[in-house]
Amino acid sequence: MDSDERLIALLRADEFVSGEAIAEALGISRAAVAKRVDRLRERGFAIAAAPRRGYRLDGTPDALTADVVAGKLTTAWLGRAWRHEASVASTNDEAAAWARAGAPAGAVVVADEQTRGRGRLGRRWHSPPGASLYLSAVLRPPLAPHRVPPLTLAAGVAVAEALVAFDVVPALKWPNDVLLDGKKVAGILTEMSADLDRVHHVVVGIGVNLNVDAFPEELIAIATSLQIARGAPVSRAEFAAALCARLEHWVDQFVADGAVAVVAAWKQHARFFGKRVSVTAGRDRMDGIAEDLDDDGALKLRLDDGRVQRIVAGELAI
Ligand code: BT5
Repeated sequence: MDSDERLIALLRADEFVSGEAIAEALGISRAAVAKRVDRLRERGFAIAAAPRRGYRLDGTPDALTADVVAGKLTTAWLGRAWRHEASVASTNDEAAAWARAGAPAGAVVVADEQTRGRGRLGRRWHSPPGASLYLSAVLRPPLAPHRVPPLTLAAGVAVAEALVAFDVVPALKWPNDVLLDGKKVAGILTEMSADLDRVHHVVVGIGVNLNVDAFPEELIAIATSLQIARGAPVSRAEFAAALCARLEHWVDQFVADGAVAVVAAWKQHARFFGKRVSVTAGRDRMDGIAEDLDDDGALKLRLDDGRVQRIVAGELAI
């Protein structure tokens, strides 16, 4: 913990803590406590001060810093190592670098802005500053590399459940899109470093449009935000903590029991079954009716000649 974090941890929301007690706990003078309180206020913390009674924490800023999020996290391991950056190229790159340098399982990188946010296949993820969530989690699942792909579905369920907690009704689109009112509110980019038989680490990158009120021309028709869908902004830190809790749950579930429960939960949020879709996989394109997901998360597509084709990876257009 840095010195701000230690001070925040000492402050309480329900009662005053005396300046003397804080000074003693931190091993600094009371004048130094007052200075640190001022510094926190500059960062957006609301701290009441009363003579002889001390200080009380009345509000935390909507920052994604470790000290703000830690107070909201309910997880055992996911997000317990936390790095916040104002601006990075891509949080997935930062998380991968941290993973190579030894980050523990569950380490999370968040940024206020990405200058080169990535989608799949080299596409861009629009990542304006301050309003959304760009989060990448380092996972070290004890799985063979070919068993890793359903982690993307686990992340999709986690995003969907976090959104439900914020009073909206999401729809999942295979394999990695989360929609609100038919438009994309979140995307997931899962990247892995592995040998043939061993996973070094997996980075699950999640972008969620939270308090975005307008999109650039090319995204207007296809993108939305949680704020647009529910008509009011949300706390980014609250959302991040809710997402981490659901992600931890589904990753634990997947590692313990395999993909079946994850796939079943994922299907409950899917709204495209029974519809006619086109699937692009590499150079191939197939049309048919999206029928179901297999137990391992593969899409089952009923082709026009009646055959059912299993598709492990691809792009789906409805
Ligand atoms: C995705 O790719 O949906 C994965 C997006 C993952 C973003 C996160 S943010 C944290 C982490 N760090 C990163 O660098 N990436 C991850 P894909 O299925 O390829 O969809 C990309 C397409 O979505 C683009 O081609 C646009 O059409 C559309 N798009 C781009 N930005 C968007 C946005 N902010 N909201 C909705 N749609 C967007």
